[in-house]
Amino acid sequence: MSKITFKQDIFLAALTRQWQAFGLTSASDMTQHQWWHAVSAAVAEQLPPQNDTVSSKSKKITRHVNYISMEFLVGRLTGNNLINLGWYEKIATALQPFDINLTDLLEEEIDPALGNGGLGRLAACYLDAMASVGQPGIGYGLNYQYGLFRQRFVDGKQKESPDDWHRNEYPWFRHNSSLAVSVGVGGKVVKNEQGVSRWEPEFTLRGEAWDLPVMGYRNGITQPLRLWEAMHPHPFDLEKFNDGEFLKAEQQGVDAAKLTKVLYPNDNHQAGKRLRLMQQYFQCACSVADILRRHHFLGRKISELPDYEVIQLNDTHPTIAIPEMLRVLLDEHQLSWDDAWHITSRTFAYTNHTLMPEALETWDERLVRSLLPRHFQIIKQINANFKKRVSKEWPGDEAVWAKLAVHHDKQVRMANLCVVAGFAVNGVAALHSDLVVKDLFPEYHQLWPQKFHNVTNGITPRRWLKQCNPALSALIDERLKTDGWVNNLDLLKGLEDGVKDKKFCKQYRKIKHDNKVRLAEYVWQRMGIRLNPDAIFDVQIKRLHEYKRQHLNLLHILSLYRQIRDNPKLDIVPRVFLFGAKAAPGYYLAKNIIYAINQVAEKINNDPIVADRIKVVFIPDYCVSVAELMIPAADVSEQISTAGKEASGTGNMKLALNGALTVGTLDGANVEIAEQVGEDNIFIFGLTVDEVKAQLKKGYKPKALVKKDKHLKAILDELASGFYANGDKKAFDLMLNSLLDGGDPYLVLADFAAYCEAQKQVDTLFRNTDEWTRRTLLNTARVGMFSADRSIRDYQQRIWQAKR
Ligand code: 26W
Repeated sequence: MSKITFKQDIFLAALTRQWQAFGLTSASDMTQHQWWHAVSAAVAEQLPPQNDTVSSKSKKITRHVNYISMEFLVGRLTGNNLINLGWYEKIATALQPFDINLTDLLEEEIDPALGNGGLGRLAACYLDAMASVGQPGIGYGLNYQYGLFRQRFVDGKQKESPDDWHRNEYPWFRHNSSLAVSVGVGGKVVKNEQGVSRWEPEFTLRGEAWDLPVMGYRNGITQPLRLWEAMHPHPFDLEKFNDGEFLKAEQQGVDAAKLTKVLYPNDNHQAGKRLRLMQQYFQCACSVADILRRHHFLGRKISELPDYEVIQLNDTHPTIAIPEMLRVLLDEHQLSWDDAWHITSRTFAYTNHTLMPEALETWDERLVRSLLPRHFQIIKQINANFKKRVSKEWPGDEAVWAKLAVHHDKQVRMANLCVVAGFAVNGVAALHSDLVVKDLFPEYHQLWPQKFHNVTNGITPRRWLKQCNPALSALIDERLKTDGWVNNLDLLKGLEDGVKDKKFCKQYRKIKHDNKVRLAEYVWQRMGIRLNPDAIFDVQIKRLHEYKRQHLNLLHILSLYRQIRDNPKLDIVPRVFLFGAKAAPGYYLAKNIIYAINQVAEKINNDPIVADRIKVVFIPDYCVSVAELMIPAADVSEQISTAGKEASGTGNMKLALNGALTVGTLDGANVEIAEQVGEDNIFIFGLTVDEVKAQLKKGYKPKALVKKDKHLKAILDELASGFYANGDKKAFDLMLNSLLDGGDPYLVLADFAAYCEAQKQVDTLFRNTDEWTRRTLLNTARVGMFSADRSIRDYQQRIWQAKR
């Protein structure tokens, strides 16, 4: 496909219509926010229809990918779309006569924060990469009225408020009313005379399709991200209204308006809430109906579904799509079980993003039965059929069955359902995929070794370098004499010999410095804290979770603070510790860690003895846009999870690409980053997966460890003394209890000494400016494999387009 050409006169005419629609008399009457809206809408208007029914022209069938995810953390779209279209400069120029600065304007956009963290952002990167590499695909999600909550700190404590992102006025949406879907809920299953089961739902909801455009990088491709909004059926049907039909749904316990109101602010913890299961089903029913609509529209036979379509489940959250597909094939298409199963089990693939037991979804059978009685029957049938297979392999082994069953102990286990009914299962980094096989699903692997794959995560270079770091992008273009790296990130290898070029290294270093100044300005404006851009900018940005160990970082900060107080002349490189993280509102321990960091920050930042050698800054309301500011400014990337716990991480890739050196454990994708950049160019520390297991097995005793380490003991005692909390000795009890009496389940204290040692090496290396620059540049040059384009090609080769 060819590029979409920008036509200035059409754009300006569209702009005029915008201010007219605002009821104004001239463009100059628009507020800055109206300008952002008008420019975005005027661009959106010029996009061609998002054709989701194009079939591949090549002889070989390319399966179309349906990426179903409860979360899409797309970030601001206007700037990204302009970059991918190649229109950024043109629009900037077109706005000059109005005295409007495009870069400033883009700041007006509220982030569509329709995700919690890594899994949601990954989904957004993958849509960008699919469109950019020409993999036909669509994203299916929910159009939440409120995104992830907004975070503020009040006296150091996290406070949440609703994140109203004004979806109703979002200029990038296209509403396609002809795609609306009817979704049933509740009710009972009846059998007709032929003994065929039919579900008679108690009430129905309507799913409205809202499409966001996903543009490939300068290739003219636009594919939809289709977000479903729940509505009451026919709200304006007066007859039904009078019948009381309109209110029926609500009376029966499902309020459509509530269904797509909020995104559950949890990651790695499943709550078992009825509304969440409803959301999952609603999303899946709409998406399955839409996939089949498209399939029929293209004149294909139902039996050909797996030849043309693949449904990729982003974690287990959309698993209910599997029984939904079976239900439609059995009850609506009247297929036999075997035919329906044959189609379904060759269509679904599942990506696992976590091994944490508390994140693996299970649903109470009563809940499933009451909301989805027909699906529950189907699940039981899957379970019964699978039991035969298991008994053949492990005759009489009840323990194995108890582990592998899809329905057991009155629970429906979604991960098991995915493995049994899907044709592929993948982990998200080499180490993680290994653990998926060895620790999570060994028996399944024994049954179906060919189902299991690794696809190491990736990030889109469009947003995470070109957009967020324009100065570095321009320097790379100049050095490589091409901007081809934007969709061929391996070309960055060509930067390696730049390490010998003094002038180039100086330019590279200056860009980092300028980015630090830009971030410092933001922190000054928002928080009133002055940062020294010559200090090390040490960054930890990710959801707040014990396994990610923000408190290990905190203990190191406290260690430095003690050392300074013990020796006021202590010579350390000034360092700014920057955090960005939201804690799930009900995760009190995580919130306690935030509070502890903020209280320590308050103390250290205002203690004259520190003399600016350490600054601690917790930037509130971390989101994609804040990440875009922090990542280009980072010198050090904190990737310090307990080995075996972080499935992959993707911030680690973004930070390395932008020239930060990683301090990390051998966990998730850190392992592969270390392989790529070379062990001299990364600070690896701490226990390995096997060592973690061994420690826990032999009986890890954190208290005994503390007893032996006076320095560590002093730090922990001081935390418990009220020193950082105006005398409140209990202020950090949750955190401290977990570390001590709670047995330190994430081995924070066990890794403390090694972590401090790694940080010392960081300090030493940073003093050698040339060497530091050399290593950071090698990081940028060597992380090309973490492009999402490569991940998408891996998915194509190993899963989506693999020979069947
Ligand atoms: C049921 C509640 C819930 C919600 C979200 C459970 C689990 C999740 C996700 C698995 C959380 C998540 O974002 N996981 C992250 O996925 C990234 C993309 O693969 C990985 O890079 C991170 O390591 C993983 O934590």
